[in-house]
Amino acid sequence: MSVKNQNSTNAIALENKYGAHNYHPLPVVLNKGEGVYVWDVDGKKYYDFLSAYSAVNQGHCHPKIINALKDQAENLTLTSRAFYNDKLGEYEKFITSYFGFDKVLPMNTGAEAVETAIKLCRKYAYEKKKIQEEKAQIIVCENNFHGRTTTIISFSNDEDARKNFGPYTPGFIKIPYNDADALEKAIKSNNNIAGFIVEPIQGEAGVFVPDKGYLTKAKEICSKNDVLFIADEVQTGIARTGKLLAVNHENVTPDILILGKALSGGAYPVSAVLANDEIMEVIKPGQHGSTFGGNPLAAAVAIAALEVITDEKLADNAEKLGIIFRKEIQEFAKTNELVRLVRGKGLLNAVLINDTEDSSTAWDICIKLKDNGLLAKPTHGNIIRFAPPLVMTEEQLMDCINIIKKTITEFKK
Ligand code: IF1
Repeated sequence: MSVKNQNSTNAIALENKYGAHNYHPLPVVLNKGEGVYVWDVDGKKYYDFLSAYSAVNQGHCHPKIINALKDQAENLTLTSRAFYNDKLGEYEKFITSYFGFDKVLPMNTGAEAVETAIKLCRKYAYEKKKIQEEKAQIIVCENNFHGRTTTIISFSNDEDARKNFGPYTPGFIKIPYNDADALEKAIKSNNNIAGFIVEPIQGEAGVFVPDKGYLTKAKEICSKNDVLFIADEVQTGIARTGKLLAVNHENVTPDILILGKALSGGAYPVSAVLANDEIMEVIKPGQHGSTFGGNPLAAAVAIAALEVITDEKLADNAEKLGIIFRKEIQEFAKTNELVRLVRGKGLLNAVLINDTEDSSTAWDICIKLKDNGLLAKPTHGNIIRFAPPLVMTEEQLMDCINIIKKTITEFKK
């Protein structure tokens, strides 16, 4: 029996009773999305300033993407990789040319793609660099977020993400983010370093933009020491930061590129790992994959999603609107003691609220923003992430900025 026309209370009660409590959502029940807008079950309209954590860069239910999904879904959704299909090869040619790599390994979620990159890096280390088996080490950054599988949380320092999920996967060395000297020191002190995996901007940690030149220096150090530079662009990629990839701000080409989220425009789980032949060829038949990896539906949706990014010049729009957003909020911060600062790149931004990390102020402000028609959510503690779909117009952005200013001005702790 399908439960139609939910009301908020009923929908929340159902999730509470029958769903694992692995999230703490804002108290809003959505049932429609279109472009930069979402609607709740009571018909209230909101600006979406989270974009499903940058999975809906192209806007909710983009017609071109939805039509690609519908057309393919009426023909063939899944064959498994036991057989070929007529969509995958077309997609692989398209995406490798789009990002400039020889090959792609198609997966589904971001975490699966990160796991794939880790396996690729380790296998390359053993078979090409002749690192002793089982000894490969991968360098990661403190306060990283790369997903929630057991191996990935093994190298997290977020206690909520890792406590009581042990025993943990070994083979990872943590260094401070935005510190190229620490990277060089870690590489020089260990002969078994296989790779360095990094978010070009640390999203979940609170939208930490590294110093200009950090990525360039890190890539140089990796290249000099034959260490694979692995860029996790699951959240920062697909035009979110004002360039197609965040690494493009420094003309850095990763050895392994990890994509997800907006690779499908939020219509379907699609992720991808891209690399050149010298790295990708270490994977042989039967050594990696997944039931849905590279399915024809994902292939059709991802081609459409990437075409939208290009056709609608969404990277340029993100760059332009991001500059306006940060300028306006920085100006506002001068006259409002609740706003400490705003930081970000393109339309991946965060506002630091002037209160302690354990205060509920950021959350309470998000509740008021919701009441005023804008949905956003704190990342950690006192930091609110603001990341609207990249299809937003300047007029809509100004409307949102006014909602944010009004809400914070009127906010009483
Ligand atoms: C949730 C956070 C963001 C990611 C990077 C890999 C993945 C993610 C840089 C894994 C996923 C998502 C997960 C989602 C919320 C969101 C998130 F708050 F969890 F940390 F964006 F910052 N690399 N991030 O950001 O991709 O397996 O989820 O497809 O867990 O609720 P995934």
